[in-house]
Amino acid sequence: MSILIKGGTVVTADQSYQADVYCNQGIIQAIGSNLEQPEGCEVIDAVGLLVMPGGIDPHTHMQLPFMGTVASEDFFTGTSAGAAGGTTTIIDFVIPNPQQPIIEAYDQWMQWAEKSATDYSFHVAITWWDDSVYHDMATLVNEHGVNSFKHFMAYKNAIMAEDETLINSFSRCLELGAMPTVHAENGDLVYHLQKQILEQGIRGPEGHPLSRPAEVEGEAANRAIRIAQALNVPIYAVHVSCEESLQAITRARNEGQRVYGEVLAGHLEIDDSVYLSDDFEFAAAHVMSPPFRPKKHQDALWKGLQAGNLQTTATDHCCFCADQKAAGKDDFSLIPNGTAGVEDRLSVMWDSGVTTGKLTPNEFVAVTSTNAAKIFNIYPQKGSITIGADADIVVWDPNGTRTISAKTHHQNVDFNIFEGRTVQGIALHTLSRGNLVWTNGELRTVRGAGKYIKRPAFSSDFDAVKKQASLHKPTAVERN
Ligand code: URQ
Ligand code: ZN
Ligand code: ZN
Repeated sequence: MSILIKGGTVVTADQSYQADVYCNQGIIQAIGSNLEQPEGCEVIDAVGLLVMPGGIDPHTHMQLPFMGTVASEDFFTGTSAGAAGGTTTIIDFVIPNPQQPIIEAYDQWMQWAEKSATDYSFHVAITWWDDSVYHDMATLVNEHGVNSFKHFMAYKNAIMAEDETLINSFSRCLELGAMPTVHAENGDLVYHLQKQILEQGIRGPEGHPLSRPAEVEGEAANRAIRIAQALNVPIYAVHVSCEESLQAITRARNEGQRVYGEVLAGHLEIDDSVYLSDDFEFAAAHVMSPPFRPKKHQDALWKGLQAGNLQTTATDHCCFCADQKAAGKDDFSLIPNGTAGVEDRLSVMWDSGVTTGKLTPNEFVAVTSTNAAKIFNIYPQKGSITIGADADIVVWDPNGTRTISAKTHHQNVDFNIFEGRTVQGIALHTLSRGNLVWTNGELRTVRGAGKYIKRPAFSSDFDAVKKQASLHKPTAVERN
């Protein structure tokens, strides 16, 4: 199918300009003024509309087995919901059980993801360590296009990586040219505080944020960043939710350390008052980790994004319905952690970022698509409007509005953390490798049409850290 997007304004992370965009055989074939309409080509009238790279969500968990249940969103429904909101690529997570061969886990997730409607890739979590993990990481990098490995510093007695595992895995990442990423919360502290709070008789969802205060995240973020510094490896912090973590990232970046930070649309817009509701279902629906924070953290996170100390936005889309959340009815530590967002991230970021002047349209593209493509080394195939790139495009109505609701969203979950919010900025048409998957309010996704995206190792970060390390050989004096 060939599509000509006519009369629009192309908006990339770098510039905005009037141009037509012609797509055929899954890629962008031509960009220019008054392009010819080839025979049989479908035309999208984009006059008054913006033509942007499809969103990249670097943090989702479709159909994740977690805390005794399985996330309600699968790879088909989740990627379809993403398309409805303008997102065309997700980077999800393979999360091996401790002692499970990581290749076996990778094969399992690849099987689950075959039903995806749009393109997908995987970070692989390192939840345990021995020589087999050391070797299998190389197989994943060299044969399967995995260039990032996740480390959960939280979730003690489950998938938590201790410092020794962080050190072993980060070192291996440097050798392989793969980005280490972290969920930075001190899992031992969380475990201790959960027990303490439950013993005090606080058993409702209000106990969740009490057991994970910002300092628990800030400590872990700083620890992970310092370990990365000592090993001279880049590092990417997922779902940075508080001032303390942002300060650790900002300090490191100001000292020239290669540290990247991701922020969730939810953490930018929702505060911890949600946990004070008397309605268990409402409060439990907001239980995710790190938790939603007091308002001052939202202000700090926005400034971090504007200052370039946070580079990407994501959703951590991990859905559990009310009946699943009820597992923690009498003990908040048993409430499956996770909230949705894959469908609403771009509209929420446009509404809260661009219409308010916090972000320019170009910065919006950078933080919803291009930066993630660059950090995870799939630019310009993804995250760009350039000839030869995948035709992953969202035709955006900057003035259109919609009211977000679980009653109308395409996400397979019975709750929406942005419920009732009317947002300005909506996806009118979404193309996934040149196929219209969302148009004028209608989903046209095809089960299994999505492709696995390999991500090459040794992004430019690794050349840089190697040069930095070679320049800073400790002298004899320093050695003494
Ligand atoms: O921690 C994560 O990122 C996964 C398990 C999703 N759940 C969550 O609360 N963030
Ligand atoms: Zn996490
Ligand atoms: Zn996550």
